[in-house]
Amino acid sequence: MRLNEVTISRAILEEQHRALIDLLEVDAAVIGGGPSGLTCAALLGKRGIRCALIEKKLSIGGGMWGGGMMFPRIVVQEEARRLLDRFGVACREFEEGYYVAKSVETVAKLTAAACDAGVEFFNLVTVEDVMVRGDGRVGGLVINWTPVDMAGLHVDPLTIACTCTVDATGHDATIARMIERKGGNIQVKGESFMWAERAESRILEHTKEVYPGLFVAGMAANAVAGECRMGPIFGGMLLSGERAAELVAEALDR
Ligand code: 48H
Ligand code: FE2
Repeated sequence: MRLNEVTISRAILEEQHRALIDLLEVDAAVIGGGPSGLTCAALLGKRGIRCALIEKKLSIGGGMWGGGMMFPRIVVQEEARRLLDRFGVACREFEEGYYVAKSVETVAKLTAAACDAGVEFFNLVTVEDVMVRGDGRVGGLVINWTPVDMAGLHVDPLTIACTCTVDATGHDATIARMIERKGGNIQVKGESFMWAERAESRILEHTKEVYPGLFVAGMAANAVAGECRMGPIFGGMLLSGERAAELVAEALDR
């Protein structure tokens, strides 16, 4: 077979432009491709909800690759083990109720599940602002290429509209903070000390709609609430992603 470089370029440009244009108006946008965002996006996709996952870095996976202190293993407690099973992630019981999984496998299988569920990924794209209109809802996202931000270039962004947005940006709770900075009625308290049991037991109550149209999941949920951190136990991240998907699905039904 003869190969034409221009055809290769055209294939990439046309396909990706179509994906982006299709998602200019989307039901759900998940910001951040860490464990909570991946779980949320995969489960939204499985429900048939049109979902885009926007990740500022080159790679999907957030803080999961490095496991605990660069030992690429994660711990998941009893309550969340069913989610490892659901996504086909192998694990070993270390002690009663403590399961150990490989972080690389977990990222890979959550990502594959999201792909299979039809989630469209936009990596290297940073959400730099949100759209809030007269109705007081987060109705869209202002996006730009991450390298533009890294290079400090003054290039104006583009915008996508979304009915529901999930802030799964991790410790920084970036999206919630943007709204707070612009005077929106939301207070980001910032995460508290390491206390795994407390952090993991509270994360589901913090996973909620914190501003009209904006849901928080994962570490961002605890950061908004002023809740503790938990270290390299990831059950709460998976459960929070699952809860956020349920809440978004309910909101879209209304
Ligand atoms: C696009 C963005 C933007 C932006 C950030 O940090 P994450 O892995 O987040 P979670 O909440 O799914 O998982 C947290 C977990 O990894 C962790 O750190 C734990 C359990 N820590 C406990 C402890 O005690 O330390 O992923 C967030 C993702 C990252 O990939 C960012 O690059 C991305 O969000 N992101 N993407 N636009 N503005 N901001
Ligand atoms: Fe962390």
